[in-house]
Amino acid sequence: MDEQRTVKVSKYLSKHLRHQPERLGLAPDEAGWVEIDDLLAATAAHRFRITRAELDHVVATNDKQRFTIDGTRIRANQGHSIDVDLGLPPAEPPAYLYHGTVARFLDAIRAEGLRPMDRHDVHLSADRETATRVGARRGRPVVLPVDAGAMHRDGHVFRLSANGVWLTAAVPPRYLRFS
Ligand code: HQG
Repeated sequence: MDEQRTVKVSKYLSKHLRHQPERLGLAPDEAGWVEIDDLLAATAAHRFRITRAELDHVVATNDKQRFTIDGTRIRANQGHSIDVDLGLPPAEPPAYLYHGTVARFLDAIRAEGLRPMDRHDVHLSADRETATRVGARRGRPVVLPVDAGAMHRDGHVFRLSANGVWLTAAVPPRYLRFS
């Protein structure tokens, strides 16, 4: 399976497991799981046939470990816009987490903090390098440190996705460092 096809399959899976399962006639359960057989049959019916071997390859080699297979089922580890409860337990974050964004959003972020926008949660990274890559998807990256320790002490809930992304509902501006 070449790299181009691997990325294409990963994006196709992200789109349908996180955002638009109904486009494939899929109905994930409340925790976001779909039956792998149903998914593969749906992809074939929608002219983007993915084989089981390709699926396994993408899940195993994915650069961000975006998907989990559990028995006969698969789900995306984070990033959903559909209504799912991933069932992740609250977790204590490190003192600082990092958010990667771009300069054009900074005025709004200064005013209202980080909001989840189209997703369920704000996505935060444990290290600057990862946050830099996240921001770079949109242009020249700007990395904002988040005082996660203070947020946690103040009662904000954090969860850690299966692929190491820190999730929280929102980050008020006072916990952000704008240098
Ligand atoms: C910005 C990718 C204006 C925020 C990545 C971001 C990540 C605001 C954008 C995951 C704002 C939302 C998530 C506010 C936040 N006003 N703009 N108040 N608050 N923003 O894609 O964090 O490859 O939903 O800075 O690696 O960029 O899909 O979030 O620029 O882990 O697996 O609004 O997506 O992972 O964009 O990325 P997104 P994100 P995958």
